[in-house]
Amino acid sequence: MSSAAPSPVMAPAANEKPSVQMCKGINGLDKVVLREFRGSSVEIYLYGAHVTSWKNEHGEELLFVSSKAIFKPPKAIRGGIPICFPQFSNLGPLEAHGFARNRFWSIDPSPPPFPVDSSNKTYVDLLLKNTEEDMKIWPHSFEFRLRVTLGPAGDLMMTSRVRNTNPDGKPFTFTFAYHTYFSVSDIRNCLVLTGDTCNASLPGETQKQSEVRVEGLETLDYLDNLQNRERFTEQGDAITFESEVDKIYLSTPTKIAILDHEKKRTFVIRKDGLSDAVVWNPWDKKAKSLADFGDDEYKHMLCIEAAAIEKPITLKPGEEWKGRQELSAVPSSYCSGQLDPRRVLQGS
Ligand code: TA6
Repeated sequence: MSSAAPSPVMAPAANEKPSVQMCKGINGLDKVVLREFRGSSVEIYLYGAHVTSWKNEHGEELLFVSSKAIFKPPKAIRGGIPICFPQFSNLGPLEAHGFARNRFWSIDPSPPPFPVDSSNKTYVDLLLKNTEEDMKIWPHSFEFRLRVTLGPAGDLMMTSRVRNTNPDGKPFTFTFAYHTYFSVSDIRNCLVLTGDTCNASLPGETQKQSEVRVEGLETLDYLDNLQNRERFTEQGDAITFESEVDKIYLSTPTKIAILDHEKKRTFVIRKDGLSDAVVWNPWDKKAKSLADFGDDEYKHMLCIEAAAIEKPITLKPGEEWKGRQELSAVPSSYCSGQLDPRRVLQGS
């Protein structure tokens, strides 16, 4: 909530000013809606502090949420931006991706001062503290504060602050990810696309430009989750997709771009305090094995997850860690130059 902490329930006067509104979502779950006067918006469920919608000023949805997503505890919502904490994937004794994504968070009544000025921004502060139940599976006392901010230009910022509040002097260690599901036109690097079918090209047939490419991860080392997390080095070109991918890229640049030619859109992911990035698409077979995911939905999503995995974070009591991601969606087309990855990744 903006520093004046107005009451959460504010009747939005039609786009006269940015607004923060608390309301009921699917299955009556509480959610907060942030709106910007140019029309962009963000929706966050208190269940999991889960961003489930990010729309640009044209009302176009930028995140993928499965049509089969389950909005009912204890299941995590399939899509949007799940928060993986205190454990990424199965890298530890806890359930996959930890428990933060299937806990009820609260509105933070008194957030500590925020490192950056948010006066002109629309935001909400959410808080998760350990419960007795949590202590049985992860015996640590913590405070997790998440600020979700919608910028005037429609950028989505997420700042996590995790504090160790163990009274017994014990440090704790965790891994973390913003498991962001981006909505894309068609992930498949088709040689020839006939209707919805991806075919190999026949002699004389023109090769079709892959719709979706990722820039910024070239030549980096990664751990391949499909090969026992064996370490490999990525090739030097933009990444395109032809099959299931589940890779943890290590020590990446602070900026990564997803170029979606069909939608003439570039997503730019800026991250801070999160050295790694996970790239995931289940493709067709894994998609069929996920009950809360449609068989063909893999074509229209790509997860690029700003993460801290290779070097887990250790905090002593009283210490606080901050991990931030900033997402922006810039309209772009090959000829505008804006899509020139060097300009996107080297631009401000
Ligand atoms: O982030 C990639 C990944 O760890 C994949 O291995 C895949 O399991 C995906 O997350 C989804 O995990 P979930 O627990 O949400 O089904």
